[in-house]
Amino acid sequence: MAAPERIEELKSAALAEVATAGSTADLEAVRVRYLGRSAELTEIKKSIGSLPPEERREVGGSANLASREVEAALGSRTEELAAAEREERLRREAVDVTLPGVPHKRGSLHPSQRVIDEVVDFFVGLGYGVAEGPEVETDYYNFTALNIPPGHPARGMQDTFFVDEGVVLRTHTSPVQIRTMLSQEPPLYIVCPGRTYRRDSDPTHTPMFNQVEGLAVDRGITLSHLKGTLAAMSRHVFGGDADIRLRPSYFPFTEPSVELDVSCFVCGGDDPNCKVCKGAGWLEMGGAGMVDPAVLSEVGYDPEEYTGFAFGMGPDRMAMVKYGIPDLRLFFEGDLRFLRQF
Ligand code: FA5
Repeated sequence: MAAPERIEELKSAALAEVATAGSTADLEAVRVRYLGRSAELTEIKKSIGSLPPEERREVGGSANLASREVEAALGSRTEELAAAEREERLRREAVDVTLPGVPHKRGSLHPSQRVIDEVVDFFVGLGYGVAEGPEVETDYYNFTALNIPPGHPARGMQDTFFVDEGVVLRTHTSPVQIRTMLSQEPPLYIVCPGRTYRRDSDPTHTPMFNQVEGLAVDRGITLSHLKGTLAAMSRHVFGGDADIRLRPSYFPFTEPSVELDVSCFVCGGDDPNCKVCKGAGWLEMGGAGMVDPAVLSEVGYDPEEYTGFAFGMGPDRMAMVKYGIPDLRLFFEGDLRFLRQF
C-alpha cells in the first residue's frame, strides 16, 4: 500500500481508539502504539530520507499532519478523562463529617497516683520542692546514714530485699532525705514520692508500695509545725472534717517519733462495727518525727543551729481509706474492671 494511504489509515485507527479510550492509562497506550518510538507512523517518518525526492514532500507532509492530529486528539481527550477521573476520586474519597465519630476510651489515674498527686500538690502549694532518688539503694543511704548502723535491731523492722552485698531495694523513701541534705544547704523543704519494697504480703501490705516522704529543716522548726502541717495535709486529701492524731512511736532517725493516724472518714469513730477502722475511729497513715540530731550531723548540718521534722506516709493505704478498698493487693493486679472504677 502506498505510504499516504497507509498514513491515512493509521490516523483513522488512532483517532478511533482515542475516541473510545476509557481512561488516561488507555490513552497513554494509544499514544505509545501510534506515536511511540517503534510505531509504524514513526518508522514511516524515519524512512522519508530514503524515498525518491518527488515523494518525500507528500509523505513527510501527511505523516506530520497525521501525528499532529493524533496528538491534538490525545491532548483534548486526556483532559476530559483526567477531569472525569478527578471527579470520581473526589466522590469516592468524600468523608461524611456528619457521621458520629468512634469514641476513644479514656484512661484514668491509678488510685494511688491520685493520692500521690494530691499530697505532692498540697506541699508544692506550701513552697516545698519535689525530690527523687534511686529505687536500688545502697545500705548506707537506706540504713546507716539514717542512724541504723550494721547490727542495729531496727534493721529487722523492715523486711529487706537484698540485691547484692551492701545494695538493697529501698525499704522506704527516707534515703532521699539523706541524698538531698548532702547536696543542699538548709533551709530545706522537700517532698519525695516514690516506690519502695519490702518482703510483705497481706491485705494491707504489698511487696511494692508507694511512700511520700516529707522533710523540713530550718531554724526553729518544732513538733507543732509538724502537727499543723500533717493536719492541713490530711484535710486536703480526706476533706475538711478529717482530724489527725499523733501517737508516740519509734524510728531510729527521728526523736521524738510519732505515728500519724487520721480520723475514720466513714464512721468518725461512732461505729464500733465500722469495716474501715474496725471500730478504732482512727486509721494509720505513716510515721513522722523530729529529725534526730545524729542524722543532721551525718549530713553536715549543725544540729545546734537547725532542727527539722520528717514524715513518711503510705499513699496506697491512704487511697484504700479514701476509696473504701478492702485489699491493697487489688491495686497492683492491673485488673481493668477494678481500675475503670476510678
Ligand atoms: C517508715 O517507712 C519511715 N521511713 C517513715 C518515716 C519517715 C518516719 C520519716 C519518720 C520520719 P513505716 O515502716 O511505718 O515507716 O512505713 C510508713 C508507711 O508506709 C506505713 O504507715 C504504711 O502506710 C506504709 N507501708 C509500710 N509498709 C507497707 C507495705 N508493705 N504495703 C503498703 N504500705 C506500706
